[in-house]
Amino acid sequence: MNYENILLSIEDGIAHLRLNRPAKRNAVSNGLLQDIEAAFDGLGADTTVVVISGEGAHFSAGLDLSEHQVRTPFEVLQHSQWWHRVFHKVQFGGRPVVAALHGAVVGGGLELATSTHVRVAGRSTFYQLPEGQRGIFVGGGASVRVSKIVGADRMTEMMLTGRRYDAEDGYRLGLSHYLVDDAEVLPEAFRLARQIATNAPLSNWASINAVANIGDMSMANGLYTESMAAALAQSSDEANKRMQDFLNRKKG
Ligand code: 1HE
Repeated sequence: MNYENILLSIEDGIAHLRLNRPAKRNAVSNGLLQDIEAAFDGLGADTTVVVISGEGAHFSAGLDLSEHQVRTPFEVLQHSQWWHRVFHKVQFGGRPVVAALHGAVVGGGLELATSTHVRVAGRSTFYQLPEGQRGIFVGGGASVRVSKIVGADRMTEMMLTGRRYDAEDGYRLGLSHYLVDDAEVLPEAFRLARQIATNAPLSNWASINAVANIGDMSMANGLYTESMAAALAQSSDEANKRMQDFLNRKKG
């Protein structure tokens, strides 16, 4: 399938989705959001991991401000919920997603990045929530996802001051899990993707789904759900085989 705003390739079960509006700093237009949604919807069972990166000098400059139009409150609500639906597919689509970040990871770009599970950032990366300066509010999930990572207190500060956090700051705060030279971002993201693809699919599924859901539960419900996920994973043939393989690794 051909997309106007992304490039999508799949090799050895790993999909590479490249945001492809470099002249507009990969600003998230309706067309780009539509393409991301269609790409995730169209992935087959043989695609186990996704890597997302941005073409050009930046990952993404966030909401495409040139598409700003005066909308009714209900229209804005529906537009925001569309972003939520798409980023929900990124986070809970059943496949681990690795973000390869560089340059601007700003506004809606940060909302996309924080929907992924593993984030590798180059030294040129910077993070910002400039919504306050633009007279709007976040609408693509930042109040939930960014604030879970950096804390509500720091997200409030980011929004009020609009300040840029650099790559080191972002690494320290958990906005990225890896910090490497820009040239190493994609190789490192693919190395991690290939490694993640060797895990048991059920373990990957639980890491993505169970952990995030348990985070929203009471302690009692969380512990109960953890036991249920453990019961599913540990009683699988795959788990038996992998544990036996480990125990027998020095024999024979
Ligand atoms: C854009 C956008 C955009 C660039 N929408 N067109 N996001 C922002 O407030 C960030 C706005 N952008 C920037 O701060 C800068 O562009 C960058 C720091 C990301 C990059 O700077 P630079 O010097 O490399 O590029 P530039 O010269 O500023 O922009 C190049 C072109 O991209 C230019 O268009 P041109 O036709 O004049 O060449 C820019 O207009 C265009 N461009 N960013 C539209 N964002 C669900 S709610 C989410 C809410 C938000 O995301 S708010 C944050 C919006």
